[in-house]
Amino acid sequence: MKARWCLLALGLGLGVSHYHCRTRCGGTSIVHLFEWPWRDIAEECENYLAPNGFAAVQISPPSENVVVTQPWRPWWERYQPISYKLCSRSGTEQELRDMISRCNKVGVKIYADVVINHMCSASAGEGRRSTCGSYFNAREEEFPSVPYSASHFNDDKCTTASGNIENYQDIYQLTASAAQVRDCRLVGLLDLAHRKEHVRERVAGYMNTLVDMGVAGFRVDACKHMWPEDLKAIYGRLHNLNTEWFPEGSKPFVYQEVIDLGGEPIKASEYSRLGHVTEFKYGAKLGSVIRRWNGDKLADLKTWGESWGLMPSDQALVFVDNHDNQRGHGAGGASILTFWEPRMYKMAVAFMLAHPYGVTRLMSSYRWDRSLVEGRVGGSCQDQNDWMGPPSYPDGSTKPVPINPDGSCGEGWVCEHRWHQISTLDALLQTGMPAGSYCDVISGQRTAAGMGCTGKRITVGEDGRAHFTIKATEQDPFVAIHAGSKL
Ligand code: QV4
Ligand code: CA
Repeated sequence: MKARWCLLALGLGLGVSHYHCRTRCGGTSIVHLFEWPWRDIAEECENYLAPNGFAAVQISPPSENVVVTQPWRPWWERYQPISYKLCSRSGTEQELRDMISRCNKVGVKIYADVVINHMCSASAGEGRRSTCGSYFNAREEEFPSVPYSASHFNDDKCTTASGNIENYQDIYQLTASAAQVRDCRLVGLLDLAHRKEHVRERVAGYMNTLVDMGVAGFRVDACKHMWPEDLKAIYGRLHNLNTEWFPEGSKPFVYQEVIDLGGEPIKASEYSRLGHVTEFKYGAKLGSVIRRWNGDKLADLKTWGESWGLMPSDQALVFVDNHDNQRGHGAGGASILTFWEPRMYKMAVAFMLAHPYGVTRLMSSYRWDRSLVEGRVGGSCQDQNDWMGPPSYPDGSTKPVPINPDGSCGEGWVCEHRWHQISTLDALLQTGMPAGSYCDVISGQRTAAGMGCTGKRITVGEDGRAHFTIKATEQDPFVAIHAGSKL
């Protein structure tokens, strides 16, 4: 007779990826501390992330950006660079440097979000309304602090009437369509010409400044809008990680933002040989199953993975929601789950962490004054306040993240990553095994005498259910009991 087993896993220790987890790895989850100030990230690494087994933090873009005042200081101004100087709403260069070093010291890696496809909007004007006060002239395409000027942009290559990307869907003219998506402006953002040596040198120089400061990798923004061969050339110039914290010869971990839900000429697979790629189908499909849309059942998740049309696991960066689709930007649509629906959100995140697919990323958000109005095609709502930036003072500076005595965050910071259910698996589950006391054979074993156990003891009730707790800090986040481990 086959022995009956019950195996449970908390996914913080799963999904090992070559670069991401090359060294001693407590866990493998990345947490996106969206819009957090550098000082608070340093404290969070020391006080919470390291002790709870998080592997890395994704930080908001550290480069200088345009200051947008209409609407007032939207989060998305950080996706409009003015230079590669390192002052931003999250803090000064010195604070950035200090944070990277303090996080590295406690074994939490820093991945920087880098915006290299474009500079600011063509309509951003002229002057010094930028986060380090650098001069720029968007109409003339002058960014002297890099420096970039008109010849470093793609205007000569783009052939659409508006100069913007007008059609992502033109599957009948593959080359022309791909050229438009890569060589024209994404929503009016000045599009850099990465074919040119000067641009490659400046972009790689920016990324190398961060590598030398101690970052361990990058989230590369808007990769669909850059040619894979140009990205390859840029990545090829990246330095190895700083040996103050990482083993000699370690390469930066790169994950590329490409939204591929199918049906467009540009495929995620064009980028996966260069590094990891965001898998946007993951959150969209998981959200739909947990909402029980289209007759989907939770039990269907037993086949979750590539057979659902997801890319190969070892190439994927996965998440339930991201900073765009939690507010209706980007892709994923109405099925995306966020902290606004906490019960289903916790189920989705717990499933993601427990399932061994992809490198997982948790979202850590701030609350904003959501204002949903009817109006999108398909009957879904649009949030008129989807632009609102992080909790801030009237002068626009970001408020610190206060931690309450119970471990939750104050001042509008949501801190999903601190939600109890997200860092600990704590569940009453049906094992289908006979009642009794069992020895967990992962954390220990039954002693020779029979009744002793060197690891955790798990008690299965008369109804077959047992209470399990696995903490993210545990070295092996698994529990396994079987008929032979009954005490
Ligand atoms: C508007 C009009 C344009 C017009 C332009 C100029 O829409 O048609 O040409 O004015 O007058 C902001 C505004 C947007 C405005 C644009 C330029 O929202 O309305 O265009 O600025 O002034 C973020 C936000 C964008 C924001 C952008 C820059 O989501 O709304 O644009 O930052 O501030 C695609 C891409 C994918 C992308 C996703 C959102 O393939 O790469 O859309 N995702 C990433 C980031 C995302 C970021 C960008 C890319 C751009 O995750 O946060 O966009 O860096 O799917
Ligand atoms: Ca481009």
